[in-house]
This record gives sequence, structure tokens and C-alpha cells, in this order.
Amino acid sequence: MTYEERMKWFNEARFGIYVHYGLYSLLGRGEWTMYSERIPAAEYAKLADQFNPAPGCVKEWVETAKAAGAKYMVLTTRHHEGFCLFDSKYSDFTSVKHGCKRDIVREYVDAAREAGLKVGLYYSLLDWRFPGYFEPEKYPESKEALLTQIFGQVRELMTNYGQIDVLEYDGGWDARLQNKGVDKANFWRAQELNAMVRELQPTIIINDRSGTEEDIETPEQVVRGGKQKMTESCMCIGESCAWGYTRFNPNWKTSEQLLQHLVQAAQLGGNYLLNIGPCPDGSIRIEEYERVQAVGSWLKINGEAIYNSQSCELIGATQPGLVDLNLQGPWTRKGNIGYWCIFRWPGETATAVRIATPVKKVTMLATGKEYPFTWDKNNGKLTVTGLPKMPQDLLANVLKVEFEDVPRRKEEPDLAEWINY
Ligand code: FHN
Repeated sequence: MTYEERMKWFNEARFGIYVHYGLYSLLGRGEWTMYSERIPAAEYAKLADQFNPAPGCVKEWVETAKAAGAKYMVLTTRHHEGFCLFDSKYSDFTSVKHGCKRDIVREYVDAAREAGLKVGLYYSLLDWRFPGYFEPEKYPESKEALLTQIFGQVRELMTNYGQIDVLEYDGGWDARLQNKGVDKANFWRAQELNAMVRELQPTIIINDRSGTEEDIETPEQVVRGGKQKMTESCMCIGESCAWGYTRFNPNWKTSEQLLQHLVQAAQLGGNYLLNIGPCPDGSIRIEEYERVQAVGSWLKINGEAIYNSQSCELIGATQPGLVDLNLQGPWTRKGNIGYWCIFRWPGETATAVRIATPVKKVTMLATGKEYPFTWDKNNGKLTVTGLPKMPQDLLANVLKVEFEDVPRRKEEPDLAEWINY
């Protein structure tokens, strides 16, 4: 299977829901609590017997992802604290041996598959309970024990749950943040590890966080396009370092912001992986549900602009830092069709500039209604008229613009030229 074939569904999906859930969820202070508060492993381990997600909560996560219009999910099977949500011969620190005594990964994989979602597993390479992670020279045996656990557990995850569509490693950095690239890959024996994964799961997509190149890059808290390979931009729905349940979580992003990120990711030809952090009992809080549900309702009507879309070079971003920011919104594309996703509704007339390709037709995606337009070949300006004064959709309205060819951006060799048109 070629890289393109393996990546096909992922490229079409554009939107995934990330779920961070573990013992840290019980504390409500984010997933880094064990380390940031330097809680000794034995003391932290006591939480395991209190781990008791409500029956059916996993279905709630899947329903949330469906309501969001996501096409895949990624669940933290084990975060940096080392607590596994799956059964493991390599550790007793699991949800199967403690608390609820359930295999949450199994419940998740089954529920996601049943709902028609692709299945992603997150696995943290680092485990804070191992001194050999922090001080590998001083505690070489502990480092070896950690690696034995990783190889064993990754094999279990890749063997016991049927087809796994995505594997997202995390925690690949060294504790002192000194080594990158090859050193990192050597530390985790990433080449060997990923060869094993690919043998067990030939169609899998793997991220690059174990130190080897693999299939995708996964930047956090920003929407970026891939330079070398496909990009999946991961983001928190609230405060930037609150992936796990954070009881007092400031800076909730609005549905508009979430949608803007999604459209930007699509415009850049990448995916958006939006994180939610279930409550201690596994339920989804209303602040998260209402936001993603609003995005999902929009996608029900306008999904054609997002799913299976391609990158588009026409200007009009909502992303800060771009010179052409001050336009109504970004574009996505499918072949010769451009989807102009307008967030700042301009009223009856919408103007897009720097369009080099002739325009054939303009309709509103949501209604199919056609609108009159002019396109000026000399200055590259598209003017759509007769639009409603008020936005029909409060999140974003999409104008579907049919071009004679793949829409291209008009270059501006003389930046002052437009002044005298
Ligand atoms: O440290 C983690 C963090 O807790 C979270 O899991 C994110 C999600 O991609 N990854 C790490 C930071 O890069």
C-alpha cells in the first residue's frame, strides 16, 4: 500500500476529536498534575482504585465526536502518568486491574467503530514512574524496563483491538529537553518500534513524535500546514495546557474560533484534532458539548466545503500574522470549485481579491441560490452582489464559487498597482 493510499481517508476526514482521560481527570487540575506537583508514584497510584468512569461514558465520547461532525477519534490509552486504560501483561497499573476493572480502550474501539469513526490511539512513550526516563545514565535498568514496557504495550495495542487507524505517540522528548531528532529516535528505539507496528498494522498512520519521520506531524495549539508531510493540528478547547479535565478552565474557545481553526486547517490541506477532557466520571461537560455540537450542526449543512477538500491558495485567512488577514474568511477547494467560508459577513456585497482564474458561477452552499457577480480579469477582483444583508448562518456562510480551472492566486509584483485602478 502506498503512502497516498494509506493517507486517503485521513486526508478526506479533516476533523477528529481527541480525548484525554486518565487518573489525572479525577484531580481536575490537568494531565500534568503528577509531575507539576511532584506527587510521588506510590501516593499517586492510590488514585487508581478510585478510577470509576460511569458505564456508557465512552458512548458519550463517541456521540460527542459524531455530533461534532468528526470522522475519527484519538484516545489517550496511557498518558505520562503511566496509567493504562487497557489490559496489559506489562503493568498492573491499569483500569482493568484497579477501580472500575474495565478495559476502556476496548469499549472505545468498539463504540467508535460501531459509529463509523476511524480509531486512533495515543500512547505516551515517557512514563514518569521510571527514574530511567529522567536519568537514563544513572538508572540504566529502569530505562531498559521502560523500553520493555513500551515495546510490550505497543504490541498489545496493535494486536488486541483489531484494525487501528492511527497511532499517536507523545512524550518523546528527553526529560532535560536536550536531545532532538536522531537522539530521540535512538533513545526510544523508534525504528524498531515502528517496524513492529507496521508489521502488525500495515495500513496504520503514525505520527513523528517517536523521533522517526513516519506519516504525519502534529503541532499543538496552532493551525499549520504541512511542509514535508501531512499536518494534524491539535488543540485544546479551553486553556492551552489543559488537555485533561481541568475544573476551572479559562479561555474556552468559541464555536466560531473552533470552526475557523477547522477551515484554516482544511485550507492548508491538513486536519484539525480538537481535544476534549471528560469529567472524573467520564461524562462530557456542557461547555465542551455545546461548542463542538455547534460546529457539527454547521458541518451538516456546509460539510461539502470541508470533508475531502483540498488546499487552496486564494487569500482570505482568519489567522493572525497574515498580511491579507482583513478579508471575510478563508477558502477551501475541490478541483475547480472554491468554497469561500465567510466569517465576517459583509452584507449585500462580498468582495474577494487576487483571483487569477475566471469565475463561472456563485451560489450559497447552504441554499443553492445563485448570486450575480463580476470578476475583473485585470485586477483579479470578484464582486458578488444581491446577498442577504444579514448572515443566514451565525457561524459562517459559504459561497461556492465555480472557476474555469483550479483557482489560482493573482500575484502582485507591484504592491501599489491597485491604487490607480
Ligand atoms: O505533554 C503532553 C500534553 O499533556 C498533551 O497530551 C499533548 C497532546 O498532544 N501532548 C503533550 C505535549 O506535547
